[in-house]
Amino acid sequence: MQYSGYDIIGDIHGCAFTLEKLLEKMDYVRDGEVYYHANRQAIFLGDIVDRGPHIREALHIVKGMVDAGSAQCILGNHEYNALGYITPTPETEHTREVKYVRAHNARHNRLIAETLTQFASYPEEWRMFLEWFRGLPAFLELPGFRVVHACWDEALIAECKERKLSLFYDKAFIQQSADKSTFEGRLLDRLTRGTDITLPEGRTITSKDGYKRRLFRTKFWANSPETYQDVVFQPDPLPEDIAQQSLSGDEKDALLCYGENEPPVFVGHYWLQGKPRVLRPNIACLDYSAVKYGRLVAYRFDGEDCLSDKKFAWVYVDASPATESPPS
Ligand SMILES: [Mn+2]
Repeated sequence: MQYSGYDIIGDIHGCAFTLEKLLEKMDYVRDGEVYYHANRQAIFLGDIVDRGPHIREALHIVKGMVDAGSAQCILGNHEYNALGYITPTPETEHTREVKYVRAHNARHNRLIAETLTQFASYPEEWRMFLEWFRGLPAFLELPGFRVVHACWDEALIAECKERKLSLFYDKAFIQQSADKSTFEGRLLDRLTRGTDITLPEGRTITSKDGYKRRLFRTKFWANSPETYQDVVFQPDPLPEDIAQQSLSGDEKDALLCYGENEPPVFVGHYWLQGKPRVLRPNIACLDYSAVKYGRLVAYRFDGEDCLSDKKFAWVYVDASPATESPPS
């Protein structure tokens, strides 16, 4: 089927009712269980799971559309996390104290808790969705545009194509990915989590949700940056003295710079706030913090080389009990 355009949709994180409103606003119609558009296709940027009140429902909508051909979906770090969470490390797999590729520590347990709770009575369904995650592409190149959850890393993607990998994250792949020096580890970590810089010795940032971080997220498109402020890309600001610090040569070398003449690329992941706008004429982020009562955002792409602020569509997430409030 030839589509006249694509509607690229940001991180849902269990806001299924808001997703339905967004699809309806963009003239998708429901046929039985499946939403479709007469001449457009939806592209989901990953992070369907975790945090929000209707994770199971969101997965059914997205997978239903993908199965029917009315959407495509890529892997987010939260789907990758879920696979790591169920995969034993090779060293401990056959011992009494099994450890997992994604450790079952307090922070990771808390992040996946909503998903596990909501699937507690549907273990078969959860297993089915986990198997589905294994085949989600980590990136897509479509006519005139690209999508990836967090970061377009040309070298890694070229390596992927060279190996002619049709990516499938089976147990061995996920186990390999625990080591960030392997291809598997670099690919999944970089494409779904993006780039970051470690803070100076002894310094941390406490984010709004209470996590202490020793890293901050960075842009993959910074042009000749000089200071940390030039590359930071996350909701929590850097302390002033750190923001003004100069990047070292090694830090500069490690940064990526997505070219201004590359095709438009769409990402999610970064918890933006406020009114959606393009980051650069060929880069747009569609994560506007839906699950923190922000907006669920789409970009309605029609093949343009130069992205426009006018082409975003969104729905505010409503906190009333009938909509996206967590079940009490
Ligand atoms: Mn993410």
